[in-house]
Amino acid sequence: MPPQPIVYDAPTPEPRASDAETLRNEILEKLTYAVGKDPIVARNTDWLTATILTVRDRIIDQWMESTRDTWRTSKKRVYYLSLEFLIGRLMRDAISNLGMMESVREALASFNVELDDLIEREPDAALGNGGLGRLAACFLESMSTIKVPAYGYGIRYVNGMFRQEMSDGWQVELPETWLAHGNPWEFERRESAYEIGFGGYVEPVQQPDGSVRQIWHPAEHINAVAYDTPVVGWRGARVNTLRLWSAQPVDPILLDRFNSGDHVGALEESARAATITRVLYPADSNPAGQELRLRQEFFFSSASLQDIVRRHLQQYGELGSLPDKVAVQLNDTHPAISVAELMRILMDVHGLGWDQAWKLTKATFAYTNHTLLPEALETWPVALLERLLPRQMQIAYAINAMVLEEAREKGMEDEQIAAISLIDENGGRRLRMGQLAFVGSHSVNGVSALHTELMKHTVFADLHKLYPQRINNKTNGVTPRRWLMQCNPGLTQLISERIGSEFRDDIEQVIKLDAHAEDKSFQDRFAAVKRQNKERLAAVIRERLGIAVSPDALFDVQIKRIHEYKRQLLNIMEAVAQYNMIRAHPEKRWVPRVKVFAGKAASSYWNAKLVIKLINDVAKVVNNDPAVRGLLKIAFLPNYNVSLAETIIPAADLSEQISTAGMEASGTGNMKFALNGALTIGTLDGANVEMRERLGPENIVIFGLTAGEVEDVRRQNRSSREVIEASHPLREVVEAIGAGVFSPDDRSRYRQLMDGLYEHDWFMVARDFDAYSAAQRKVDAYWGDRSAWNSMAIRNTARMGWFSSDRTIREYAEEIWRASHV
Ligand code: B1H
Repeated sequence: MPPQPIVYDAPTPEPRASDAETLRNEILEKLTYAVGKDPIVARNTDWLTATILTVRDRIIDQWMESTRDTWRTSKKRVYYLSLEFLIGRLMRDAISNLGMMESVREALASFNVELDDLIEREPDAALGNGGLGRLAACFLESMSTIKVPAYGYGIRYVNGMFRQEMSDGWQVELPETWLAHGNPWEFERRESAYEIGFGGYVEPVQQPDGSVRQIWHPAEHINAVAYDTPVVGWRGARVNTLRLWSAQPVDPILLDRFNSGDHVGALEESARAATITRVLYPADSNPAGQELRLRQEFFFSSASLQDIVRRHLQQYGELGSLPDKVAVQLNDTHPAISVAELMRILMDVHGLGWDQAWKLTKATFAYTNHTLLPEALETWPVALLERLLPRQMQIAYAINAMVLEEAREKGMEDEQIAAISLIDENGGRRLRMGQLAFVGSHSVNGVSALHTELMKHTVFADLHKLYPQRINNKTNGVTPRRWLMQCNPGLTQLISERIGSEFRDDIEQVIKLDAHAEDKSFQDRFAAVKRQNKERLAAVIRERLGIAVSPDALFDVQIKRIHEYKRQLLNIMEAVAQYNMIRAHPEKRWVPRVKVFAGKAASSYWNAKLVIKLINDVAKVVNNDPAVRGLLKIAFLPNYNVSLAETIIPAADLSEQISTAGMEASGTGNMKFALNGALTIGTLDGANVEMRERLGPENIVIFGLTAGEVEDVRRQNRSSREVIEASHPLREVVEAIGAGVFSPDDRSRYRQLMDGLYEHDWFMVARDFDAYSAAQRKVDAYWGDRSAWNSMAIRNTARMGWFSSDRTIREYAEEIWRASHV
């Protein structure tokens, strides 16, 4: 197909003005003509829709301009393929990035509508589990901000991350319905639909030139329909597209079956199609192995690649230039089947030979690994793949044969060759998606310095020997727009008063604050902002849990997915030790603490759900014991999501980042807290290591075993029995919880959990306990000198600029994608 002529100077509407008066008129117009509501009866949800539509118009002007620019200048496009985009609410982000906060507020006020009430009404788009999905969302915003021409590709789940409620302290999962009132941000693109095949067989077909092409005849077809959401960067710099795919039946109703009276059967295909994009798998770091999950992965990979190849051909007319104009980043292995699917499209659809297709594929893809947990490494049964994706499996076999041959040529031993094989032969043959993504990419990156080093020595040790240049590090970052400027306007204002406003455009400028860390009057103002944020959080805790907490107490926060390796158990056990001490020594001057927890457990993860119950059980006892005199309060806030994080993080004094060393690939919550002036108590794990380097060891509280020490203990199979027996406070805690002191209604509830710590302390909860406890007492001592504490808090904010996702994306753009940016 020849390149189609594109007209770049098509007429465009006048860019819209954004003063309060214009906005007022337009919001009223949208309310009337788009929402169809009379302002007299309009509810806040109607005003919300009208406001979003008004803001959206301002984004669209820039959106079209951005897209045209990429065509006009033939710039390389970056495609970020991710099964998760945890974008949260979009309105405040968009208004703030466009600099319209005050004018929108004023416009709404003229109708007696509060902007803040509308912001709280917007549903939270929870199309992700945790860090991996939120990272994808921060990356999208940064790619727009630093003007990388980019698309996010993912799935438009009808039900995102489940809503969590508490029933008697146990987690209950309920469906989440973010689309219930429609979604004014998205544009349905019925014209951008692709057929996605499943099942069937592969037929070799002789071509006129004598060559043979493999033609896949799927047994089943499903349409992928695109929904586009514009993604605005800071100051509206550039607007990129988040394109989410929705599954639709090819034949919505089988009329012959309907007419013959089979009314249910007539809709069967329709229902089956819709299932694919119905719900997000809520299994963070622990992939679900069901067929439906594999269907989701292939569905969105295939749709995205078809779209990418179509767009490239439309502009350039040939495929040889694909890697010069296209970079595809695979967010973990969830889209790894893309490697085989692109090979199929290049060879079977467009007639390229194997060698050329392989060269282009490798040069186009790059893969990011996010976890080394063995249970999180995706593999799919070969038998399932042969049935569902027969052609892609054939290609995977051929890739494997080629790689093994290469290893043999390079003189590798049989044992090493088995280790790099894409096929895992232990316990039923399975395709290892990490190895597939690795060999099909020119770059493989980890998400923190420590994690990247561990990648080279653990899961990918053998592939690293074969391809020693491929693994590289890109330490994660977070967007300072959402995670400082929007969620903490008080601190943002204070920073600009002190060092000027340049940091808003270049976050690394916050380092200028360092010079003011010892200034007493600045410390007081910094603390006053924190205090206000704590008052807001205290109100939320009171409203949602009926627990009264004092904003004067130290707010100690652990919010993240509930997982054994993240060690919420260590935290709550230490709280029990503290409870024991307060009761044993009422005469001592204890630092008043509020321990805040929030997070969801995967529905089938029993131990994680039990830890939630334990936190709630301990909270009930501690919060109501008069002997504690309010010195320790424990609050588990239900339904953790992006919006709740935006309220909690600015109010934290202490951030708990206490994973077993070597297990948290990076962490990104750790960065958000420190940026907002919380101190970190943490292990030398993930990005904590680099935070210590940049903050200075005197501004972070580090404890516990290192990754190397954890490995040693595990290799020597050392039990934690002697550790528990040697530590009086620890033994007291283990015995009390195990004996049912906190679960009088079921005294054996935590028996196994506690017993397990003696001989199966895989996560080093017992082994790290004393060090953690000592670190907490050090935190207490720091808190006692409030001026010193405030200066540390200021230095945390000042020195965190480097952990901006703008820096991360610049590194990706320069070192992996070779894409343009500012
Ligand atoms: C991370 C996941 C993850 N690593 C499987 N791996 C999933 C794995 O649904 N699944 O199947 C979902 C998520 N998530 C996190 O990525 C790491 O644990 C964090 O340490 C890291 O900060 C984050 C972003 O890189």
